[in-house]
Amino acid sequence: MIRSDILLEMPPLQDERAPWDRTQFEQALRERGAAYHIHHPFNVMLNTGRATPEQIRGWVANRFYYQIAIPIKDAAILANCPDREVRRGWVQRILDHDGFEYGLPQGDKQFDAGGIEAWIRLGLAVGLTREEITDLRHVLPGVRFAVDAYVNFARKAPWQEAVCSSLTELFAPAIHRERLATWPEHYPWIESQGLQYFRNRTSQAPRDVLQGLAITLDHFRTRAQQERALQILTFKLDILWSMNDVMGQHYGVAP
Ligand code: AHQ
Repeated sequence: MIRSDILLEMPPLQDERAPWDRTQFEQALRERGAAYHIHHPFNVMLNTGRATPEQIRGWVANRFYYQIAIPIKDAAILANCPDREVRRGWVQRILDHDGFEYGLPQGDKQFDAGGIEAWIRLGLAVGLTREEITDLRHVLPGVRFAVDAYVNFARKAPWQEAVCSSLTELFAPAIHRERLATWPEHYPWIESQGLQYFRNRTSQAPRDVLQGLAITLDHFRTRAQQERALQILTFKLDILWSMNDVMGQHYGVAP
């Protein structure tokens, strides 16, 4: 089947195969990790110390567009989700990225600058200016299109499908840990505070996955629905992969 638009594709009405049980379904989702962008040549170049400062700066500046899209994507899911319990958990993702401040007006306040600010600090640490990060001048058209496809999917798809699309995060702790394990050695010129975003995600991503996976395993019940969930996860894996394709084509990929 030639896939045209993930939103227009409907799962086959009937699928005579028996549905997977939860363990089998989770296993099928996790097996899609073979296509995760940790295996993309551009990412392998980054994490094996073969990237130039210019390639690193290009990656950080382009990935900023993905980072600022995450809370917008999550707000779209909240807007489509009538379940208060789900929203109570999901809203944390927006706070993680946008930051927050709370406390009594005259009392001391709790403040967290958030992940988008942490990503800007990564940008400063690799030699970008705040202005050239936030004005998006370096964002490549293909990166913009891939990220916009993600946000638009989350806006238009049933909220449970948008939740399912976040499950590339099943594989995210490994990629953040890999950066933390390799960048200090390979790129000593990047000051340590710049890597704080990756440290934050090593605990935030597994927490996100607990909720996203439970919703997915609960919602997609028939075999046809489960195949749809795998199709959605593949769509999101393609988004991450194609962002690396675009950056590799523009900035080059060390052989
Ligand atoms: O920093 C990342 C992040 O906050 C998220 C949220 C989640 C989603 O809702 O789609 N996915 C995601 C990812 C983040 N970082 C990427 C990376 O390689 O640094 C990985 C990406 C993901 O696995 O989807």
